[in-house]
Amino acid sequence: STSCGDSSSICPAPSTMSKAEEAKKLAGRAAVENHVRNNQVLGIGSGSTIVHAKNSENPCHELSDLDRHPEIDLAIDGADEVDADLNLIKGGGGCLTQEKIVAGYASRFIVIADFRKDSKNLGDQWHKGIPIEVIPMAYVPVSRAVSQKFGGVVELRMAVNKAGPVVTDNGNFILDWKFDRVHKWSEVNTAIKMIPGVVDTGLFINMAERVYFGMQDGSVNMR
Ligand code: ABF
Repeated sequence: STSCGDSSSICPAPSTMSKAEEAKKLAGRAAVENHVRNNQVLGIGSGSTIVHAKNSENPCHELSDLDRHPEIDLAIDGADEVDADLNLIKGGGGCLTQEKIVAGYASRFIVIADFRKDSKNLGDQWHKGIPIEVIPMAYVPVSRAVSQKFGGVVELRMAVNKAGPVVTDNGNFILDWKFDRVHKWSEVNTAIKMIPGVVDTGLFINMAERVYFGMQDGSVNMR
């Protein structure tokens, strides 16, 4: 089974939760209003935030794929955390490689998030580590290589019922790397991608052009 879907991992009090849901809606609407135009090829990711952008999109659309539309005008997606330089952690919900492909072939990539994802440094808000999608046969050597090179703890992500590892939309496993210091993310991302068996990482560096944060007070902050 794939693991994509609602990846909200924080379970605060109900009032905070509904504020967060409201905030997701605000961010989604702002991104759609400001960026979505007629006749665009749109790339849309997964998660509970992007649902709001999907809902406010013009319903007269046609589903397609990269074979037919290898160039995307605009990609919009959620994230688990966004730092001051617009670097992202994604993949908390299990989707990262396909989302990176879509964002990577889009002329513009816009992120929508609620106030809980806004962070100065990666890891300030998101404590579950950086997801790394790996070919299943290599998950042990990749785990060792990541912790030997960069420190921290690497865990194989297990399904909620613990019956086995989470399997991605590409049939792979996910490692969560809990790092213990701030890194030069661009270099770290490239180095991890060079480890044999790594498919991609949940680090989205220099990809997002703009982020919309829905705030607790009903406003939308742009970065
Ligand atoms: C996907 O959804 C993932 O890459 C990211 O982990 C997640 C964000 O989900 P949510 O909007 O539910 O917090 O984009």
